[in-house]
Amino acid sequence: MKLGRTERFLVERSKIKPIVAALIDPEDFTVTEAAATSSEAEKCGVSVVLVGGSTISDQHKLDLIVRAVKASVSCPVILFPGNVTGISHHADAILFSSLLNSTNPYFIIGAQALGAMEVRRSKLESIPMGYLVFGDSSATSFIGQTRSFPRSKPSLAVIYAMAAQYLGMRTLYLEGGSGTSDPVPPEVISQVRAYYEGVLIVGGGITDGKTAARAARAGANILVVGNLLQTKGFQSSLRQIVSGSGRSA
Ligand code: 1GP
Repeated sequence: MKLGRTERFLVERSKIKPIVAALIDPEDFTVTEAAATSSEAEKCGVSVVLVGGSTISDQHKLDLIVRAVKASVSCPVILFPGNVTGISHHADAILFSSLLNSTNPYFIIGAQALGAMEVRRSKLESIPMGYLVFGDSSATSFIGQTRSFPRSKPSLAVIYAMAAQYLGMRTLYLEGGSGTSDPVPPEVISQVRAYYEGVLIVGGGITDGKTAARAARAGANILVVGNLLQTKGFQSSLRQIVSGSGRSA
């Protein structure tokens, strides 16, 4: 299967050096704030904007935000849905993901089946993604009913990553949980990297250059920054994250 335009962009760009993605959760921003924040983030060197979250209920607002963000940046805008409510026709692509360590089949394949026809109608480019959530105190782990990976046993994340690859998932997201003070450990990232051949996305608790550099050195291709964007004067930390990751756009 031929890769779509947005996925090709991600693969090509992150192959050279890791890139940084800004995550806009529509629950946390007004439409105007989302557009302004994305534009600032792009000026700081982020290469892509993700729009999504685990508790989206207002699809009209999601649409408005995706449109406003699209109009304010020149980089791709990609959906990062937590449920069927996370689909908007106006994005460039969707991370069509399965929450592989959920205990509830709804988050592994149920929501995906319910959303599939809408993705087709929208003509959204679909990027298959395995989603692995670490820790048990984030909104994602609570809503997605996950069974957390023990951080001291990277081999468990590795076998899930390999299963994702054999199932054809060309991207894999290691999620530490939004706002966590305990990001996915570099040892976990590097062990997964040793086996998983697709685009490796890492997020959760990346708020400074050092954490970003560690994740990048361990083998992450894309670093996702969410919460930080809600703090005043986030630009200087974001610039450090972009330079720590080894790439400015
Ligand atoms: C959450 O991994 C993302 O899905 C981003 O996490 O909000 O902690 O940056 P932060």
